[in-house]
Amino acid sequence: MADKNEVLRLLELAHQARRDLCKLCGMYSGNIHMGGDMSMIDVLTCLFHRTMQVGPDLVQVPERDRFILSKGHGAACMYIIMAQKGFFDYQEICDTYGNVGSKFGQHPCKTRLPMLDVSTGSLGHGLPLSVGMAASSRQKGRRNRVFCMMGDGETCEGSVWEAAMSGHALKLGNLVAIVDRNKQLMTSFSEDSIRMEPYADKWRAFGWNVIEIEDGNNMAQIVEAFDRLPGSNTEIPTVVIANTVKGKNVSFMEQQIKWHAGSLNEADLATALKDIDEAFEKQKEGL
Ligand SMILES: Cc1ncc(C[n+]2csc(CCOP(=O)(O)OP(=O)(O)O)c2C)c(N)n1
Repeated sequence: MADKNEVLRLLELAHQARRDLCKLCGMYSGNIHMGGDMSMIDVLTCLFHRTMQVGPDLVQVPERDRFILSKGHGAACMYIIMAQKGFFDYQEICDTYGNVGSKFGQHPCKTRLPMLDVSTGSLGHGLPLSVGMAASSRQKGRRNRVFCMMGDGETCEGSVWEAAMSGHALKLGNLVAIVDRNKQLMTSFSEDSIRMEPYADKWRAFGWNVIEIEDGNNMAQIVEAFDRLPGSNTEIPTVVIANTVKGKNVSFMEQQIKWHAGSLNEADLATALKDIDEAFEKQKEGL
């Protein structure tokens, strides 16, 4: 069982990140990918604040873990969680997000933000890059892990499965793929269009160790799943499939196709913040 105080600490961070993300969305004139941000925000919180060995003081340390946000459209969510960790200033994100010349583009850019491992946005490239990075770490005798966060829709890309085959063939136990299985794509529900189930079996067939999180927005379950990762010196790559809800904790966003991306007016922002606060109270009661 995950320690209750630790789960509470992470819940508070995820709650703050949700609030900060909604406030950013209220300030920005364009669209932010709120649906997929809100589905993965709990997993990203656990990764950055507990599981991964990363931090602003570790950027130059070769043994640190690597993180690739392969679903690069989720950049805003990652910036905010990295700001909590001390990488960035939240106010600077708010002041400049999405502007021409900003460090904080709608997709992560390594040229502008050298502490990132990879620039992403074109789906399907993160896992192939992660395989290369994990193989390189192995070759150099390092003990770190490479984490790659993908959307489930993204895994329709053939390059993901070529990489899955390579990760297995190269015996990369230091490679961890995470799928944000919110069962929604950009304009449809996944099972209505591409029919991904039986999803976990597909990864098993490619030789991967599968950890499924029944509720990928439940912090206790998330912590337990990531605490079960095999050692980085093992030989089988792991995929963590997090069953999540797109738009999680905001009533008018949850499982709404139109909330793949959007912006918030003043009234909607107020409702979103109220929803988020109420959900947080319920989560605390459930601990
Ligand atoms: C190669 C490529 N094709 C299309 C897009 C446009 N696009 C951005 S997000 C998205 C939907 C992705 O769905 P999913 O991976 O499930 O992300 P989530 O639902 O978690 O946001 C698409 C098609 C892209 N960024 N890259």
